Amino acid sequence: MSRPATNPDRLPITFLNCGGRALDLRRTAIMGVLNLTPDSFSDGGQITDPASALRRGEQMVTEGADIIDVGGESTRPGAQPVSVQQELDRVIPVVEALHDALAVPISIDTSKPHVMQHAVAAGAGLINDVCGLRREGALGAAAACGVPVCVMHMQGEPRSMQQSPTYDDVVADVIEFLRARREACLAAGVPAASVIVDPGFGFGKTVAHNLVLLRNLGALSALDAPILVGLSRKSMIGALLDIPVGERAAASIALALYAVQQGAHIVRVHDVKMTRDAVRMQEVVADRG
Ligand code: YH5
Repeated sequence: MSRPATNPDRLPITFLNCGGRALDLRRTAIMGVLNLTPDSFSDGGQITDPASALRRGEQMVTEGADIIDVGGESTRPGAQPVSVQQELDRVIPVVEALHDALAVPISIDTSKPHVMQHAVAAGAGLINDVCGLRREGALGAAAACGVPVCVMHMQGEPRSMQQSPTYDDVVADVIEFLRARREACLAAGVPAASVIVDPGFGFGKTVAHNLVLLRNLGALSALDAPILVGLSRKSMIGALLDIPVGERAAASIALALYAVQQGAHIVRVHDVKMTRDAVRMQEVVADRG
């Protein structure tokens, strides 16, 4: 089980410098999801106050998380939009507390330039934007922050993205989009080694699109960038296995392992301990442990 062949002219993917904290990508990195939205339906227990967010962050690091992804806005179709101030109020105290208490990098899951800037000032070491830095001012803000960015593919807008997603060729379309966003990042001054790409499972994609993308994830290695995937607990599992969100851990882990086999460097997950154990086992068996 080897990673897809890398271009010998290019540097191998090793470490990301997340605001002074290293994220080691020589092994699979686990990104733990810390959702601060009161209407989140994927996490079960709702976390809105900084004290419980800190406890959850500490727990995920104990369980083996390499980075914690803090989000304050739901991307669910039909979710209430959040104002800049509301999002700041939710995420900034938590980013600060996690950065002070934990040694791992903290990621901020936002599409708002203002939130990016404040979160990085509060200690965030990575910007994770499901809109791929397409909002006005987002590219410039992210570049000025001086931390790595994750650009994700989404067709359409969160509100309407699942209405009737269509592609000529989903793999080629996603790769071309990510290539263009990566180029836009470089043009804005983000260093080439600081751009992560993500195919955006479930964002403007049918179950069939998600499956084709996952089977062909290896093709994204042509972008010469670390690959992040978020499959944990997503609707495609519900659609394929007909199980509720709280019972999707095993299926999520199967998808995470498959994605890693296809070349994913970072897996964004809710169930950190079980995913860590599974990925570790995979590394040992593949003699990468
Ligand atoms: C992602 O893929 N996803 S938020 C619906 C669910 C369960 C989970 C129906 N942020 C990604 O996690 N950031 C989100 O059950 C993300 N990649 C990156 N980079 C959606 C989510 C979820 C949605």
